[in-house]
Amino acid sequence: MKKHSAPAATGAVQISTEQLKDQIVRHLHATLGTDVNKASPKAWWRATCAAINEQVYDGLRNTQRTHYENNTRALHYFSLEYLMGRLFSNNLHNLGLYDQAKQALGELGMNIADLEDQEEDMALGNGGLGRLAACFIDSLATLNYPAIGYGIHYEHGLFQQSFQDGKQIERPDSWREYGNPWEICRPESVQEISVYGYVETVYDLQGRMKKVWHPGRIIKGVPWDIPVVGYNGSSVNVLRLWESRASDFFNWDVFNSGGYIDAARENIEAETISKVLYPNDETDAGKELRLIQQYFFVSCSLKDIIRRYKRAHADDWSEFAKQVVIQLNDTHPAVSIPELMRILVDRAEMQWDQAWSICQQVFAYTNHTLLPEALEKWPVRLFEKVLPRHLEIIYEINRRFLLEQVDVLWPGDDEKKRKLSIIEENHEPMVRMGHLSVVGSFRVNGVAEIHSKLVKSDLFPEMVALWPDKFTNVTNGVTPRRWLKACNPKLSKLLDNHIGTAWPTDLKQLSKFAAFADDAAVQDAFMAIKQQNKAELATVVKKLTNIDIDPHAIFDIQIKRLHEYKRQHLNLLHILALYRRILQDPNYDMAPRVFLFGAKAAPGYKLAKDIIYAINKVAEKINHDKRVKNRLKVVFMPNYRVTLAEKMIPAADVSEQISTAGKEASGTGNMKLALNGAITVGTLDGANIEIAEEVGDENIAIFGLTVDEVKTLHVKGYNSADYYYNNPEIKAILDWLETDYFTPGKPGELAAIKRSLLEGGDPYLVLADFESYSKAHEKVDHWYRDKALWAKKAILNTASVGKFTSDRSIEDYVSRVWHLEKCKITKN
Ligand code: 8GP
Repeated sequence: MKKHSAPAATGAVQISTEQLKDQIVRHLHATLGTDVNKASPKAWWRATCAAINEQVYDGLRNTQRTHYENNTRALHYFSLEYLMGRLFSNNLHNLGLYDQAKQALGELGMNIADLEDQEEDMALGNGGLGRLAACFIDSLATLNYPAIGYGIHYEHGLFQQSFQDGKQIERPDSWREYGNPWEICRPESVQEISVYGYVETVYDLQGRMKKVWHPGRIIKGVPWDIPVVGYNGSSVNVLRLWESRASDFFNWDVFNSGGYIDAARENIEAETISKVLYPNDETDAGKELRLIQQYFFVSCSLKDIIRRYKRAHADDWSEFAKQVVIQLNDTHPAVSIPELMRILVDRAEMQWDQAWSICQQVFAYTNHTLLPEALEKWPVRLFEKVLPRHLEIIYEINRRFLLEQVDVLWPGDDEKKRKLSIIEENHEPMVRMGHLSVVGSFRVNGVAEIHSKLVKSDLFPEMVALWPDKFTNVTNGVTPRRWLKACNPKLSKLLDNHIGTAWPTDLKQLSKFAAFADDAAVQDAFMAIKQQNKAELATVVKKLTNIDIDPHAIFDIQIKRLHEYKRQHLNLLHILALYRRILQDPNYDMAPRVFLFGAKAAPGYKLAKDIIYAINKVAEKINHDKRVKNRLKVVFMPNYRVTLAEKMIPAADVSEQISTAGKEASGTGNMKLALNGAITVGTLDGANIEIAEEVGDENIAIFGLTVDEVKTLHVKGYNSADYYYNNPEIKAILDWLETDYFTPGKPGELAAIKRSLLEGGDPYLVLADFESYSKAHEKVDHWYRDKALWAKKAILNTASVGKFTSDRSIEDYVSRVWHLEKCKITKN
């Protein structure tokens, strides 16, 4: 007798709870070789993943067949990073099977949350750019656009972080040590790529010159496919990640000549390419291995695209640019421009002009940062060693660009040529990957209105003069499926009850919720949910840090990579100011606050690590100081990652978005936090500006210098010491950091921060913005004491940020850049 045969939840997948249970148990038996009464939680998790995959693979087959039959134009997203997080609950939600799986597992005696915790994060990215790629592939599948993501199958993702006496320790992330149930290896689609060697010039019988590249090494790329499930069972697209291996052919050669050990070494070297993700955020790694990583994945991917294209078109290239569009996620995949030229000119023997015309219809480039240290440049010398033929092609692209474009608009202007050249002619000549990307792409975009303006005015003004229509904006977005529906189920239910269930795919619907902003019952319900989320987070905090926090305090959260421009140290100075005020005036009146941080510092970024250490030391002191009477708590959460973000964001009251104006390209954490009802304390930077426009000035606490004021101040000459000597609070706090108050017996351990702000000149204007930041916090404190006022502001934040769904970003890309058609998936 079957019991509890509840119908499927929403979504296209129709399966009863009973069938789901049967599938899970069947996989326990047949896939895992174990039994219900002895299976470990890991085995249960794997069996459930296998059961989920039965539904996923149906969708995958249908999608691939439908795309093939319709010969669709497709987007190819090239990204060195995908910060996916976990896929278990995401896939269940997108299939519409979460509640059902919860019930099925419950009936089998298992708790779904415990199984979710069995999964390692797939942390194949550093931060913003990588997480954006993950949101975009979710939206592409949800919106039924034919698309494939290409990247690297890193053996080790972003390092795992822990603290030892407050200092960051990094350990390797072995996310797939025991396999990963979401990926499929596709040996039938292996590619081989070449590096090193030399170029020979040869002449054919007609006397035509030809370049022949004799590579020094051949490497195999093995593709792993991760199905990307659209919401409501629409399309299932693919993320294809390449793993490097030694080429069989090459190894045999060495092996046969008696070099077994050499062959083994070759193996290791080849496998190193996909071994680890570079842990740099916003800084250029500039290492040979990094260039090889970039080339490895774009070469494998282009060959894969061409293989697929040739299935339908053989050697007829005339449809290529109609079928294929490639988005370069920052300059990291820009070497695909000379690589496609090489394939077309050297391999397909196409004329240069025709090949170049194809390239210029295929590539589009997204810029994610203006920070000079992040703008990629490769020494010509290194390029010549690793990719000798590509360097020649870049020279030719550059020669024609300078002659046919630059010299036509600015005849004889050598200064313009010097500035615009793809090759920077310093004592060490460099290849400028940003220039190459702009020249080789038909469209270039920034990621928020202000950022796109600055890309034009500050980064590439002459390129804009050459090609005014090339430049556009696409403001970032986040997927509301992961960042509201899945991570904040209670708020999602409340929204369902008040505005219906269409919002996950039509986020503008959230605006209907504004009608309830003054409704006392809805305010109570909204704040009760926030309270429960905070209580849940408090349990996590206790478990991870052993710190007790009060869920009734304001939860003030700053989560993002650690970087001076993001100014976690401004937050720290403000915490110190509050602490000092409390010590000076035991009755200092403030609503209790918990400051929570989550951030990883690049392992080689000294000051970023010093800031983590300082926050941890200050936290230790404050959290144990009885005089504070629980008005203030400070927590640095270890190992911040997508999974932790999913727990912190629903619990946030205040969102810290405090970068120096002009430095944060967009931000996406700002969007996630506002969506979950947090009130932003922020500068007029990146997407904060657009968030302020949407939520209204009274529902956000804006502070600090604007982009124009920052520029003016730098021109005028900024002297941080003025602020130090004129503001006694700033002076006292910075001097405090030099003592051993926070590091007993070890004075000076936190002095690096003071030094960077005074002797270092405070490049990110922390001291200039301090007072205004402190005032913004007083305003927030004031708002919070009026419960109804706060609830109204929080509700209006959630209700007003529908614009920031990644579905809207994707539609913007489609209309401004990609020009794709939706493809409805048919079943067979
Ligand atoms: C980030 C930007 O800093 C952030 O403002 C933006 O929201 C995000 O990209 C998505 O557009 N940039 C990066 O993550 C970045 O430049 N990373 C590369 C060095 C790896």
